[in-house]
Amino acid sequence: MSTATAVAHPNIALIKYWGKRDAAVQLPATGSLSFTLGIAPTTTTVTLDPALAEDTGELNGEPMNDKEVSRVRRFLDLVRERAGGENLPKASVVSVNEIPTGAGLASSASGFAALTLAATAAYGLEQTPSEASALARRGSGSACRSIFGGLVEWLPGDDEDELTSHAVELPDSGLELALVVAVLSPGRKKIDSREAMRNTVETSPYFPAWVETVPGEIEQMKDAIAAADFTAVGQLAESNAMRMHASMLGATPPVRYWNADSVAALDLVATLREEGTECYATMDAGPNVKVICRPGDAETIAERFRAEFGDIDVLVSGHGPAAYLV
Ligand code: 2P0
Repeated sequence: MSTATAVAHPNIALIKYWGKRDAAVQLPATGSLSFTLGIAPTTTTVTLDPALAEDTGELNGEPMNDKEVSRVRRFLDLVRERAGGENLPKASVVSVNEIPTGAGLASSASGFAALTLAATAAYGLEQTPSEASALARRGSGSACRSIFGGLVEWLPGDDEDELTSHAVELPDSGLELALVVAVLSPGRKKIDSREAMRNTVETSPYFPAWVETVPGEIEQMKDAIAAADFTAVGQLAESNAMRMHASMLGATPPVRYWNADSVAALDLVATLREEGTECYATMDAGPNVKVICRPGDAETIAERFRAEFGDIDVLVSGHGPAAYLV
């Protein structure tokens, strides 16, 4: 039986992906830019098994729910189609996330990136990193970025050729970032990000403004990264995250991931900045707040969050590696 195991790390966007222009093949409305974390990896093993009538999935020791397993099956169908045929054996997928699943901490990104490498290896489908990234995108958009390490740009690609929408690693400019993740609420998010994105695209009058502004923000962010300008990177990232949430708040019904603790955490970031610890906030499809900072300040910031919020997990991460086969 052919089997393969891969590891991938989550990523946090500095310029967000929010909205698709083609949901069928997962083409994004705009490009995006992210930071691959060095913590909380997903490890996934794919084992081909001719005795299986259907693909099976296990996540953190439990059977995947129907939605999760059907997403995995659709993805494996695509891998089998590309590997030479629908008649290839079905597979068991066993995945372990070292991060609370579904809490807006990008577990689908590391999950589909690890599944891409493990499944293509198990089925003998050879892929360049760019091809693997475009394939991971079909599982979950943000997963294309977790194929690469460090700072990563996801190219929007051409409508005519979906394989052109993949991630690339940005050249190392010497900029060192750290991320402090305040896990304010580790439970599963109330609104699935895929559904929230669709709702924003279809109903928010602010969504066209989002699509119009992001390409310029990506260029500014790339310039700031190339100049290793921490202040510009932080300011752009915080502003972009707020604009993404503004586009969601404009949807019908409104999409609001923030809770009272999220607002208190944003206040704490502003206070830290006023006190001279330069840091910036970003938020994704959940209530948790992530703080972008210089590596030397990360522990101080984490301690402050622990002191303010009591019994919460606060994770600290630097740059992480590209996804890899074990
Ligand atoms: C991001 N998020 O850029 C943004 C910011 C959430 C907020 O990418 O539908 O799980 O599978 O393509 O990749 C979450 O979206 O969505 C996401 P699908 P995905 O990180």
